Amino acid sequence: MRFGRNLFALATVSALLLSATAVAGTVTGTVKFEGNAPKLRPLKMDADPGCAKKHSTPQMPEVLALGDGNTMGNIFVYVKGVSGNFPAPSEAAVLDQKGCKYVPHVMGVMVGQTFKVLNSDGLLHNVHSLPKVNQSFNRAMPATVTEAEYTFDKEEFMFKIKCDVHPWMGAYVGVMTHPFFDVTGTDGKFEISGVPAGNYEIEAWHEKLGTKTSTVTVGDSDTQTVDFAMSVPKK
Ligand SMILES: [Cu+2]
Repeated sequence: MRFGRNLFALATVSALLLSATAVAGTVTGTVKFEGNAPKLRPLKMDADPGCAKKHSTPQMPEVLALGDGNTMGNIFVYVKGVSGNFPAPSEAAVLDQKGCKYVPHVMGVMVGQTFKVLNSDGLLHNVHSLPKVNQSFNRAMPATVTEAEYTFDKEEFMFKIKCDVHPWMGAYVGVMTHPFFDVTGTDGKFEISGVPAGNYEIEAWHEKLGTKTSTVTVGDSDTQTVDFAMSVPKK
């Protein structure tokens, strides 16, 4: 009997623990481009033969990263107005310079998280951040310098990083106080998990097309779907 009672107690504790961790949900969805996609010209990588040599096909600007059915990549999607303290992950957020492009083109990093810039190209790049709130960095990375590390100590939504050697190179970074963000791939999909239950605005951001916002109620351990359509704003 005693054993049975202990088992019952254990089951009750487990259930309590489970419910404590389950008060969070997932927000997922797809971003699509609506309208006629503008025709873009390939990047002029010939300006640096070292860059041109790294590709056998024309490289298109990352500003328009469309997949089948006009699904849209490089969209930063995040939950607005999350309160609470969220520790920065111990692993670094990594921005690579590869094929004379920034990979990824759009990314998030948390306040205090290590932001690691790699140079996989074996070429000279100059990584130059253009924040308005955080401290800027501007650093030549010759072929021999393969890594540089920074941290951002303030929240800042989307600033540009550029390369002073290659004018077509650009990346966009959001410095966040919480981990509830994602960037779409060309399949347009995002998934943000572990969102504390509550009512939120979800915002989708594109470097040229601006933002789209939607509201969502996240319940206990459920998944909410929020889709976005991006279009060229009418003049
Ligand atoms: Cu460069």
